[in-house]
Amino acid sequence: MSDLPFVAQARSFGDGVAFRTATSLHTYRQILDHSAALAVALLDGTPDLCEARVALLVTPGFEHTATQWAIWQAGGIAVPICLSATEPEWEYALTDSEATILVADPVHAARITPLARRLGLRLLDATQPAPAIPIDLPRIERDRRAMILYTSGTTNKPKGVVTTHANIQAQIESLVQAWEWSARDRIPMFLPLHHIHGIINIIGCALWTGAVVEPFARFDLPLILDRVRADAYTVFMAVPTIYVKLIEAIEASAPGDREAITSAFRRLRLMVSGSAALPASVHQQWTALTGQALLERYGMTEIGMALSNLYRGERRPGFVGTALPGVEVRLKAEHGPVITAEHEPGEIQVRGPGVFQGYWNRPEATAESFEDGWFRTGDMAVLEKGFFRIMGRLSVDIIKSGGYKLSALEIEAALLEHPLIAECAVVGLPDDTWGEAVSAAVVLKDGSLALPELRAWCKDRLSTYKIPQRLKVVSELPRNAMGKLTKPAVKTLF
Ligand code: MLC
Ligand code: AMP
Repeated sequence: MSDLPFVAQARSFGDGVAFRTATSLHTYRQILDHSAALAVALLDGTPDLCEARVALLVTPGFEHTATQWAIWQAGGIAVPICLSATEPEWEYALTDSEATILVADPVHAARITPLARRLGLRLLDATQPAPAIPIDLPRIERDRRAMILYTSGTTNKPKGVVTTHANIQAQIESLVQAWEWSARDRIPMFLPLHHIHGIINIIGCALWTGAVVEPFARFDLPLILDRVRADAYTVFMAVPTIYVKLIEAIEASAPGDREAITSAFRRLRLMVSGSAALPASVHQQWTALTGQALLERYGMTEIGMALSNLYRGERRPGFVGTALPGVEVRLKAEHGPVITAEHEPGEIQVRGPGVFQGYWNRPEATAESFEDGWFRTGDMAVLEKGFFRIMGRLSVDIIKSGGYKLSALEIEAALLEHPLIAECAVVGLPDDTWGEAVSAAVVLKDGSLALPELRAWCKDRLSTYKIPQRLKVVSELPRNAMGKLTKPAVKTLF
């Protein structure tokens, strides 16, 4: 049995239910048993995976977590990859992380096996571990690297964010304390499990405290509303787009249903929004409908959660609150001093035990992202009456759509492969549902191009949420006096 802290925690919850679906229940003990057997299979006779990268392509739920825990107990680094990615996106994550093993469930194995074989990966089935032969699992120091998550930024391709076991534990413990998680909690999980919102804030916190998780393969609105009405949950966490979709659904429902849904939401002990800006109007609409003041928080793959409104106290619409326990946050003017006064905007910089180790195999990008030991988030904020308000991002090349961080440069590189496109510029435009909509202005070499055509062409190259929602065909792209493309001017083209 491993000595990792989450294993000890899970052992203490024993026969308590960890995962519940419409057709199954899995206890903490079952996760431990399944993960121990998978760890033995992963080790395959060796004493320690010694930080080998193990890619994980498994439907959210019991087997996903058992696989993650197996990788950790065997001493590997878990690389969860996006279930709905295209083959080129998978290939990039697998080769960039230098993964040598892939654990998949049968649902996903069929699609990825040819690629995995071509890349020479060892393949394991997450659902069928051989019976565990009791062996000594390796001793894992807390500063061992545990996870690589791919996140976009101001580079063409996503970068791998590396966190240790100690980082992950610090990120989880901070939230457990701030939001008062307990074994009495029950939470739905419908977010993708290759990002921290799902991995840390939901599954990580719930399983650290003995709570129950109801996993869904996707955000299935009618099903989730039914479960809310049945008082299945105490806590609910989502991105702003989901609250917008819930408001639309509630407003479209029959009066009797509407009352049942809104009063069920009112009974939850906590509802959190994050991963993108929650418009104050949506915050206020949600309170008017359900009586719940959404708790908005701010975080990032590289640091976990940094700022949060108060669990017991003010939840101010349009603001992200104050620093979470164990997290230090400062605002810094570019090439200037640390900002101490209110109403002066600066870049959010973060320090603390939850902050990541660096980008995988990218020492220069890592060095550039820190200033005097503080992580530079690239987000601008201002302090007003003690609470932080996010003002936007330093880079126009980062788009947040539906809670996903997207690189405009990655999308532009894909569009430039189109035979008709001579030049292009991708920007995020304000959108009521998605926060920002991916929008492309293109100069054609020849002929004409319509949005449906372009979207169909993108399908093999880009995940759904990276595919442009808006297209503008122009004769030239706006440039400044130096001949440089200006993205703010591109926005005005739409
Ligand atoms: C999907 N669609 C989009 C889109 N995404 N359209 C515009 N912009 C987007 N971003 C379209 C699809 O093409 C499809 O169109 C239709 O919407 C339904 O697609 P879907 O994928 O089925 O949508 P849905 O299931 O409703 O997904 C919406 C969502 C999802 C909000 C549930 O985007 C999601 O899970 N987002 C969360 C991502 C996340 O966890 N981020 C956290 C990162 S960590 P058509 O025409 O085919 O019907 C982080 C740190 C932190 O940020 O602070 O947490
Ligand atoms: P990711 O790289 O996917 O982890 O996304 C992190 C980014 O999401 C941050 O750098 C912010 O730009 C954005 N973000 C997260 N939470 C919020 C929030 N509450 N308000 C505004 N932006 C947010």
